[in-house]
Amino acid sequence: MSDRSYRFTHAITRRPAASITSGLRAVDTGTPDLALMQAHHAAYVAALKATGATVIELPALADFPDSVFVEDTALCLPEGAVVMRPGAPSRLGEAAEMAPTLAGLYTHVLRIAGEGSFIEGGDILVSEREILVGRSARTNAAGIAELTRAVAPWGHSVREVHTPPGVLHFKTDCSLMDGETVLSTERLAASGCFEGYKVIPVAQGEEAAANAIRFNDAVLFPAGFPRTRDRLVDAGFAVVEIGNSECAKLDGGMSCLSLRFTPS
Ligand code: CIR
Repeated sequence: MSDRSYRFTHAITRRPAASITSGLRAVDTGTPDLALMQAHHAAYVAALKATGATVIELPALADFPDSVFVEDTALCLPEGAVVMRPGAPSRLGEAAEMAPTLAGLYTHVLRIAGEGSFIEGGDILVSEREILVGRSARTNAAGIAELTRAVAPWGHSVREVHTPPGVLHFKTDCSLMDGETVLSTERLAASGCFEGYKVIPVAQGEEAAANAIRFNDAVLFPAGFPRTRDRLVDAGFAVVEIGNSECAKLDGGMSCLSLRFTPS
């Protein structure tokens, strides 16, 4: 089995803007502290770099409060990149801001362009065998259909699944740990979408730990979820804990903060 779903030479991040205090959130649990978020973000970037990858750090975008969450702007595959069409109106322009960076790295950059097509990277989980896309409040059938057509010539198949109701993105509730293993909340795994995969369940009450990333030899994991961390360590993963308290106030986590890829 190849390991291209978790081994990458590059990542893209974007520094948090001061406007992050106006970022979208489902429930207001307090205003994020910019200085603390910047410190967490710096630790996150350092952890990516420590795996040997090149990290392209883009400047803050004051006009887009949620722009630190770069994952939602694109899908990066070995053959090319696809620029998304975020379903949150305040985030639509973020995708266009990311496109020139991708064009400088990839030969093939496609775009989700349909007026009625919406899709965000947080709803997309790429495994060795398929691309799972969760339909959600941000990702609709037209967006998934357009992505399916875009990546088919590159040999990728898309499987539509469902993001649980009330959950922002599909990957809010799951992460790929290796070619055949996912970390998942019980509520998502119960939908049956991971049949054929090995599932490590997140500990009860630690649902917010489900959004982690396997990046080369490391698993970047949100601090504060010791029972789930121990499950990953026991399964043999090299867990690096990163503070996520401020991003969590905006429903963001480890995957949202980067695009991870090996450009062609
Ligand atoms: C939003 O609601 O769009 C942001 N506050 C959080 C985005 C998190 N992104 C992700 O899970 N990929």
